[in-house]
Amino acid sequence: MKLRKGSHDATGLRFGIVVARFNKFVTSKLLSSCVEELTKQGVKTDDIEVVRVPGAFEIPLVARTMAKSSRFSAVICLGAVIRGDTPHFDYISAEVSRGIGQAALDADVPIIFGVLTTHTIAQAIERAESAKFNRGGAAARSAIEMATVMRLLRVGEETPVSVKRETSDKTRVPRKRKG
Ligand code: INI
Repeated sequence: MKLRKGSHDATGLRFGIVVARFNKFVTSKLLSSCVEELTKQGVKTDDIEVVRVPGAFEIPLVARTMAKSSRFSAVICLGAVIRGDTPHFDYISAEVSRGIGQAALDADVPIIFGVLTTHTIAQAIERAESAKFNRGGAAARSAIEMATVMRLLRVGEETPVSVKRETSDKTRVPRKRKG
C-alpha cells in the first residue's frame, strides 16, 4: 500500500486569498490569522496576493479567475455569512459554497472554503478569533496541505507514461528484412 500525504511545509508555494468586505469586523480577523499562519509555515509575504470583494456572493468568480491564472498553488476564500431575519442567508450561503466547489473543479486547483456561515454574530466572532476556533488559520493549513498533496499527485501522473514507453519498446515486434 502506498500512502500519499500532503505536508505543512509551504516553502516556495504561492497563495491567493479572496476576502469579502461584508461583515469586515469578522473577515479582517480571518484574513490576519490566515496570513499569519501562512507566513509561520514558510510562505513569503511576496507570495501572497489578497483580493477584496464586496460580499461572499462575489467570492466564487474571483477565486475561479485567480485559480485559473496558474499563478497560485491554492486559493483561499474568506467571508462571513450571518443569519438575519430573512431567507437572504440561505441564498448567499448556498451559492457561495456551491460556487467555490465548482470553481475548484473548473480550475483544477485547490480552493479552500474559509467562509463562516453562522446563526449569530457571536458565533462568527468566536470562529474568527485566533484564540478560539481560528478558522482563518485552519483555512491556511488546509490550503498548504491541498497544495502539497496536489503537487505529489501530479508528479505521480507522469509515471504511467514512462512505464508505458518501456513496455512498448520491449514488446515491439522486429520488422522483417526485405529480400
Ligand atoms: N454578504 C456576506 O458576505 N455576508 C452576509 O451575511 C451577507 N448578508 O447577510 O446579506 C452578504 N450580503 C451581500 C452579498 O454577498 C453580495 O455582496 C450582494 O448581494 C451583492 O451581490
